[in-house]
Amino acid sequence: MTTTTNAQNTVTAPADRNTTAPGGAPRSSAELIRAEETGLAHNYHPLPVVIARAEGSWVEDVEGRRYLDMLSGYSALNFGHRHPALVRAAHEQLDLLTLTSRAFHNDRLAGFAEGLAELTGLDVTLPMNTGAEAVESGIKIARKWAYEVKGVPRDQATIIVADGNFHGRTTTVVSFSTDPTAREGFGPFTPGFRVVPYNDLAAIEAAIDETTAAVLIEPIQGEAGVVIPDDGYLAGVRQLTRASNSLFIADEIQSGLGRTGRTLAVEHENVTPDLVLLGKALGGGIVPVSAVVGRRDVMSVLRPGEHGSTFGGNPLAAAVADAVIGLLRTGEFQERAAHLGTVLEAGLRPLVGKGVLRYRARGLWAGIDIDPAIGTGREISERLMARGLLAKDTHGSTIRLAPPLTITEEELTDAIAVVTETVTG
Ligand code: IF1
Repeated sequence: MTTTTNAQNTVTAPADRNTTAPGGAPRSSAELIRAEETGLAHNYHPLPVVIARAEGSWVEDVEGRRYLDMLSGYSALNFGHRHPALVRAAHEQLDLLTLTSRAFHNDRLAGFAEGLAELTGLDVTLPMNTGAEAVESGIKIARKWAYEVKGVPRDQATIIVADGNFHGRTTTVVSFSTDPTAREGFGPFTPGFRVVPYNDLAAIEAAIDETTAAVLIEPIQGEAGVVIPDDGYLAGVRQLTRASNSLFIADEIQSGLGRTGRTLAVEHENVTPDLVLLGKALGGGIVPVSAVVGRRDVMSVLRPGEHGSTFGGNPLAAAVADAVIGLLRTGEFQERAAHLGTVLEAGLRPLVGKGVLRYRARGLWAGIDIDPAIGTGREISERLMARGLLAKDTHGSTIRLAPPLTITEEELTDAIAVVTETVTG
């Protein structure tokens, strides 16, 4: 890929990189990858690229090679690498206050909660750090609500989840995963979950009974390969949960915050869940920030001492998240994702039958199923990398494309050309 180095994309390397070997010589990508072999748990199989700096949609490896980032940290980098407004917010807060614990108040948290209420149309925020913590918190809140409000017998609450789900890596969350790789070897598992096929309202209706606390689903399944449900599915979940006095919990940790062309993916069906789970891009790609945002009468089941987190709601995270909310308030990023999403979809459509079996796309988010005749997902990822584009495969043969929402139309067009060369070449 011919990389453009205009003012916006020129990245400069700080001198004191900690890539030096003992004795001070700078280490190469290969040396750093080798050093990781012995020092890190092997819970990932990264592409062989060692990123040292980044700005906007572009990253640069240790040797100075530049790549267009089409993964965006699994949608944690919706606003690109080191968005100036977000870095500024972080720098300003670093010079004021970074952590108080929730044993005391801090002056950033109220604004954070007000911003999330405005963004989601819901009432009350529980601030956490990682997406999995938000999911776990949502599960705890739904169960407590089921016992105290709905009247489900103690310890009998069930939560309906979807086949193909991905909600994080904690033991309770992988208890209801349907991916053997995510759950084998981690038992015993947490009971109280019912798995139904995704995008199947009749299956949800059949699974709901008097023990049902909630239905927990991704409005679009990310890890499963950007699986988009039929129109009416989200509205159907809303209707079934309302009719059965159970909660609709939408995991918008990956689908939310502009990715699909709306602030939340549920907005494509004008649906308001009872609890919305947020994470990833809420921290602007700078600090981990997640949250449960929900109806006041549901969130009020939590009382002092019953839930918490050392870093949840810390002022540095709240300051960065507040700046993220400010970026989303204008609607600019949602409109960009909607408009550029049409460019992305138009670029993928001609590839069907030419190395691509099928694709799914909404906003700046696409999953393309690679024809095994041209290679595995991993092999295609490596070929894309050789052409200056970073994307990652999932489930063996699907490539996910999720550029920062700050990507220019020219950069996106270039990326589509590289994908086209790679799958049709
Ligand atoms: C990994 C996947 C994506 C998520 C949804 C909750 C979480 C995630 C919808 C938990 C996290 C991450 C986890 C990361 C890679 C990435 C991922 F491939 F694993 F599944 F994006 F699709 N809900 N997804 O997508 O949030 O605790 O990670 O902050 O574990 O490899 P987290």
